[in-house]
Amino acid sequence: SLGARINGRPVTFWSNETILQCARRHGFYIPTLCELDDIDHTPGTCRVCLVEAAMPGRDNAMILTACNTPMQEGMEVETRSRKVREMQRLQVELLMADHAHECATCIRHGNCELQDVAQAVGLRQSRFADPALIAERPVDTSSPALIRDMTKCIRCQRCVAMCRHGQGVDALVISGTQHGTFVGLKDGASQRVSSCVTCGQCVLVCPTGALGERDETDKVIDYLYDPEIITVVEFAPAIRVGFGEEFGLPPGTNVQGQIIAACRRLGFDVVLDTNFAADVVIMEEGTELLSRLKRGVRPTFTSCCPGWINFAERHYPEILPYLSTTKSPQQVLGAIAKSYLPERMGLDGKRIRVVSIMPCTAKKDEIVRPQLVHDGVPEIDVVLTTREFARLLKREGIDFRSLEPSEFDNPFMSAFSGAGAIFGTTGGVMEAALRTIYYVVNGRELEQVELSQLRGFEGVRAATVDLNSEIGAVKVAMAHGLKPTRQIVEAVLAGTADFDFIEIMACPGGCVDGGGTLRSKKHYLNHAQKRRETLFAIDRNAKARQSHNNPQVQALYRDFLGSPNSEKAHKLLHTRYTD
Ligand code: HC0
Ligand code: SF4
Repeated sequence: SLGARINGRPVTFWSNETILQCARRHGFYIPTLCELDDIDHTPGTCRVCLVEAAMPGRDNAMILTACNTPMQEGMEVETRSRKVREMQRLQVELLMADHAHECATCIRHGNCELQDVAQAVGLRQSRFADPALIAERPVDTSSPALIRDMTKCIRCQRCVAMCRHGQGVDALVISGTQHGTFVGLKDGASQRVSSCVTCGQCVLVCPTGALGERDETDKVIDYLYDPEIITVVEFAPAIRVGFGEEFGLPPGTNVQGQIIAACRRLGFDVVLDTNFAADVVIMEEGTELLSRLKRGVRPTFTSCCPGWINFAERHYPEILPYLSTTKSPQQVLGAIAKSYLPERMGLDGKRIRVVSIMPCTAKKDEIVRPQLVHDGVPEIDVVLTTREFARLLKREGIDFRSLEPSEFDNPFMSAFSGAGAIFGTTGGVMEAALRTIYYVVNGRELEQVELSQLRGFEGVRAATVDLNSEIGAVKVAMAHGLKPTRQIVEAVLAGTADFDFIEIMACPGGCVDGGGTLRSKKHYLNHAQKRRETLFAIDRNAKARQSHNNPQVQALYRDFLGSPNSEKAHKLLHTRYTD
């Protein structure tokens, strides 16, 4: 390592280490905005990380951006001089000049990185704010899932980097010049008709309120206070392990009981679990897979992730025949809640509205798919992301931390197996399916229920599972994140991939890190591991670990559907795609 000085103190640095990296490693603070270490993004566009640097033998120090300037032997860096502080403050003031000043009403209120940096540099007034500069900027409300408000874009380009390099979708591009510059959609006038798949990963890295989900908390409040409406709520496998963080609980804390209590306090009439529907999906998808294997049709792709469905439809329509026709657990729950539940509970199905709490933005797209709306009645009426659910509790004055945990009490649609629980993490759907498929072909349980080969964080993982029957070994794979997904889809289309069953999750890590999860400032995915560990623990401690051993699932087939893939099951629980 080499030598230099920061604020007069000797420091060592590695070759190619930037001033920012070196300063951080030695405990010197430099405010930053556009930089995001987690995705290796240092474009130097915001210019907030200014420092003064002088080289030996040079009289004039230069003002440089610390994030993309390498340290040099003998360099003397000042991070806190008056000049540096004034320059940093001026930089933020300039950023505020063409930023809509609507902090009190912004979707990012209380969690905004631009506000943080304005405080960090001590900005107390914004002399250049000029509404005319943003008058022409688009606010794109065309998507059911995402809102893009370019009056709040600071051109950090994190979203562009995420979509291009992280997800490999490449839907975004910097357009316009000077003050007219903002992030646009590459190949479409609006989100609705672009190549964007509404995975929401760009939302997770946006530092301001420029990107966000469509807020539908009002619609839910309307339902809750309408005496004519029977309100049903379901929440996803991953919600219970990620939601506590919003309220200061350690990452990965299982807050299922408090969520049930919160739903009751909000006034929901019936509280159900998406995990129950995940078990039903395994019965349908497992049966479908076996019949395809027997017919020699391979591979079969899972179809529960709506970001993946959007990606397949918009980017690789020729892959659609390989997708399982089974609906996602969210939709399966909605379909049964509007048919089986009223029959069992003696309710008027027409008065039921189903609200779904999901760690996902693409789920908002899914519920309005024409295939999933029947005679104008959707299977699911509203999706709230994790972020909106937190907002709903605040709007209704509910103090989450003070709630006593409660239990599910619906006797028809709330029990779940360990298999249903692990849907929320990548590889989980595959593990869950294999437990049931093994039982169906062998008439006894698979002994080694945990598939450790599928439990890593690499983009693509594969395993071979011996079914001990005439079917023999099945080759399975899982991919998470759309970049690895593209690889595996292209290999299948080229005939170079040898798999029977492939699980795809559009978000890196699966639903535990979905595009609708809580946003952490200055981080991308930092709690995935803890959240998934808790899902695995829920599985280990479950009474039944296989979907077919869920007594409520057995009752559903006995009393209502007949057998998996029956005609009735097909009509209610299977769908088709759009090419
Ligand atoms: Fe998921 Fe799902 S597991 S997509 O990741 O399959 O969002 O958590 O709810 O539907 O169950 C999300 C999570 C779900 C669905 C389930 C699946
Ligand atoms: Fe790209 Fe996903 Fe954002 Fe769409 S939602 S722009 S696909 S990162």
